[in-house]
Amino acid sequence: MRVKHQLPKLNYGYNDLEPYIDAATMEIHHTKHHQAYIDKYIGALAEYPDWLDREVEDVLKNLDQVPDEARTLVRNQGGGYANHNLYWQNLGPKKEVNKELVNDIKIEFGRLDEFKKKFSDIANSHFASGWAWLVKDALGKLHTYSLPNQDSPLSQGHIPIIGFDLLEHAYYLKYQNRRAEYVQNWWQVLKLLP
Ligand code: MN3
Repeated sequence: MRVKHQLPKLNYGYNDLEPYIDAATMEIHHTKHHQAYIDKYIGALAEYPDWLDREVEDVLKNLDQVPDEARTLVRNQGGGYANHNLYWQNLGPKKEVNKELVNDIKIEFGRLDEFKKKFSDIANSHFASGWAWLVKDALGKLHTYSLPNQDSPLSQGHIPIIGFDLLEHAYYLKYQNRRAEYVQNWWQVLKLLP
């Protein structure tokens, strides 16, 4: 069956994450940036229908097997496509705490506050564009790190659990150069954790 590559619908409104993330940023981020990643990903694999028929997450897991001519575009555009799929799902105006995840975080990082501090430090210190990640490895152990640009943890053999978009398009309209303030406020709209 052919996979349809479509912009996922959000199950909340663009203004629902106010005042932490403004409506204009949300709408542009979703309808322009995310859509552009999807369109360019489709373009990158236009000559490779077998690859295009697979879910983007599956393609990123097997990035090293993607044809050479398409690999960089798939890494960047496919990464942007998949990263944002996860990103919107994890955000919301109401907390929907994942208790199992909270428990796993406590086992790995100690207190939840300590994890948040560690993750925030990674987000604040990441240079230029990229994402901060909480991932699970093949043994189920949690790790945090940042990756440049739209590189996906899937291509490192990890399952992304929480991704935090640090590209300026995610916050610049409201926060300009104040990334630390964005990082601090972002926890309010990450619905998975209290
Ligand atoms: Mn983004």
